[in-house]
Amino acid sequence: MKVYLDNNATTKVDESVFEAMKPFFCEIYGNPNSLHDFGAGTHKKMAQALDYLYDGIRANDEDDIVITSGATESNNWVLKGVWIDEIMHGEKKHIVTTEVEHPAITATCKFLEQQGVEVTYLPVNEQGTIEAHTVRDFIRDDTALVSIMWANNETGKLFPIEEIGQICREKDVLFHSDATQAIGKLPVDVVRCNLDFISFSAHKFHGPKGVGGLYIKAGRKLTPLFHGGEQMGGRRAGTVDVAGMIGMGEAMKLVTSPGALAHEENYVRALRDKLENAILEMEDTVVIGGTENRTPNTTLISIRGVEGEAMLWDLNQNGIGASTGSACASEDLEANPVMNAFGSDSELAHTGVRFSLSRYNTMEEIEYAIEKIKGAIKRLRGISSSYAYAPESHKSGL
Ligand code: 7TS
Repeated sequence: MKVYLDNNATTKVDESVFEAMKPFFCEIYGNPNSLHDFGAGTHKKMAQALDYLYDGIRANDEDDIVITSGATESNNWVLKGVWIDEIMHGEKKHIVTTEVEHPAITATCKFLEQQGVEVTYLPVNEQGTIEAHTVRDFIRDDTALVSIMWANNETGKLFPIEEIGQICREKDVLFHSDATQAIGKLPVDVVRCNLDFISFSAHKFHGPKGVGGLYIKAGRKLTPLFHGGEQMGGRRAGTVDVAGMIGMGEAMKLVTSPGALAHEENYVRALRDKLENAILEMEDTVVIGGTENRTPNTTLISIRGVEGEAMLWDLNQNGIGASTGSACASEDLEANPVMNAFGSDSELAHTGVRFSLSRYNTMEEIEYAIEKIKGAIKRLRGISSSYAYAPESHKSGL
């Protein structure tokens, strides 16, 4: 049996999404900006896709949603755009973010620091999140932007976006959230949360890879990252990925309907909890950040005495795909930075395995995975000498 439990890395494209995209490769292939009929039908479908995107994140008609190549581009654009508009050509010089953002935020912030921007990286608490008042404490008169993810990709832990939005509005600071892991897992309402910008990637919610979006609230200036043609109302140059945009719209419609969100909340959560509880029956296992306040599909579990990479290898032999953290980082064997940020001891930081589920997983798959995971834990602990010396403290939590 093959069981895919790495949906925070990427998801399967839904068949209906694929069907909606198909005509836009070989049949309707004209450039949407051309004046002839070869792209006829493209505009209508693109407009419909945009409608689905606006509805999915509850944007106002006057706001902009710009199609990008994904969350990495969207995150880069917000940070670099605000740097240019507010810091380089303005009075401000400070950005507030967290220690546990995706590298598309943290690496961009590091780059901006080299350019003289001051960045505060807020640490997370033992629950793997931050409290909104902490953000208030760190906003300064010269703060240009607060950028805080909606849901963490490793742990699924949620951040208090609505409360932070209130604070940013009171303090008159721009607010961005990387919502890549939130869309399709819980309601995302950009207006209610007072957001100026959000980033997302279609492939995290059953759309295609290499396409995503940046929400920009009406009236917000953001210097483009790409200059060239006048596509996307002059916000982003370059011929848009038509099929990708249409697929992303379909996927957004699919995953943000009330029924789909309820299914995620009930069905996917039940499968995740079954898997998690079964692993927690094994000694010396702990959910990083605890089990409260998370996306329904994710669990990051530390299994004392079992090197995360060894576990992944063993599971892969049995047809199960999981992760030790970001696939983007899986080529180096550095300890998981998110677990480090939790203050875990260094041994523990190497023992995290992330299981991220989707609507396509079945109970049968989960039962199979449980059997194989338990077998792997026993086998790997059997050959791990360090486990015998593992400190008892592990049992008490982090
Ligand atoms: N932001 C978050 C929160 C993410 O989880 C990811 C991908 C990205 C941005 C980047 O998305 P992209 O589509 O531009 O690549 N996260 C992961 C992950 O957790 N494992 O593999 C990729």
